[in-house]
Amino acid sequence: MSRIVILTGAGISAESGIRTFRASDGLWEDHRIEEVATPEGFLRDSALVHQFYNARRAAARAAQPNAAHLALAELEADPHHTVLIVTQNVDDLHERAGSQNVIHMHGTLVGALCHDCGHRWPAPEVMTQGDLCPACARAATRPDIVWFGEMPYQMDQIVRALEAADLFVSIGTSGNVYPAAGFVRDAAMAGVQTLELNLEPSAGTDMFDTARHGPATQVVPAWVR
Ligand code: BJW
Repeated sequence: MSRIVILTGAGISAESGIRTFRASDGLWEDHRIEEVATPEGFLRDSALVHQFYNARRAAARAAQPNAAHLALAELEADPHHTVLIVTQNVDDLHERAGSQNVIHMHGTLVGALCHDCGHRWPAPEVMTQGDLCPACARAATRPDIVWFGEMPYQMDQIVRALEAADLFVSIGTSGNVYPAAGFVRDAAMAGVQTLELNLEPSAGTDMFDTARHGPATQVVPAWVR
């Protein structure tokens, strides 16, 4: 039984029609990062941040899992492996493809979080700055997303899984955002084999034992099967 930890990023959902962040047509092209993906940006203009994530939520709902998401679900169903997917993506395409063991380290579009009391609940399709927290009744509702400067979710569980893995695979991520960008180094230091599957060499490509470059819908199914 081999233990596989798979990190996914925006590139795995690109062929489902969800835009990546750092391509020339990426999401940051329309918005400055500090406007929409920091706690300070939310406090400054929560209406703009809600508008940004309402549009992202609608795009994610309209998208369908692609051949790469489906291949990873197939891999998890194979009793010869245990598979943990650690995704930086806030869409739910892994779950809709059938993957069950998924950590959303940067949060999810389907969650709402109270900025004041920390209560979490399912996000409505459209969130506004007037929404009240169902627990404390304050108007401090935000998307349950990890912004710059905030601690990504379930880090202890991720680090433990990386150290115990036989293989670490990174799919569709540019390797620019930490701590996820450091996972390849953590895995290598623990003696874990590492593989990159990405459209092009990532920022950390030299740290991987092996790399295969091409669209996720081709390289991921080819690796799984
Ligand atoms: C395809 C494809 C196809 C396209 N097929 N591939 C040094 C060390 C540690 C931290 C820092 C540091 N320096 C600065 C920091 C802090 C900061 C950070 O990393 N900043 C960098 C800009 C330098 N990090 C943080 O603040 C994080 N928190 C933190 O560090 O807490 C302290 C801590 C320290 C140590 C341990 C633990 C904690 C929080 C980061 C939160 C990131 N949030 C965002 C936005 C919110 C989510 C959302 O709205 O969706 O998350 S930023 C954005 O980038 C988003 C993504 O999840 C994330 C990663 O992007 P990703 O997925 O890599 O997308 P792209 O577009 O960059 O790349 C896509 C790739 O796909 C490309 O390579 C394409 O080629 C490829 N591709 N089509 C295959 N068809």
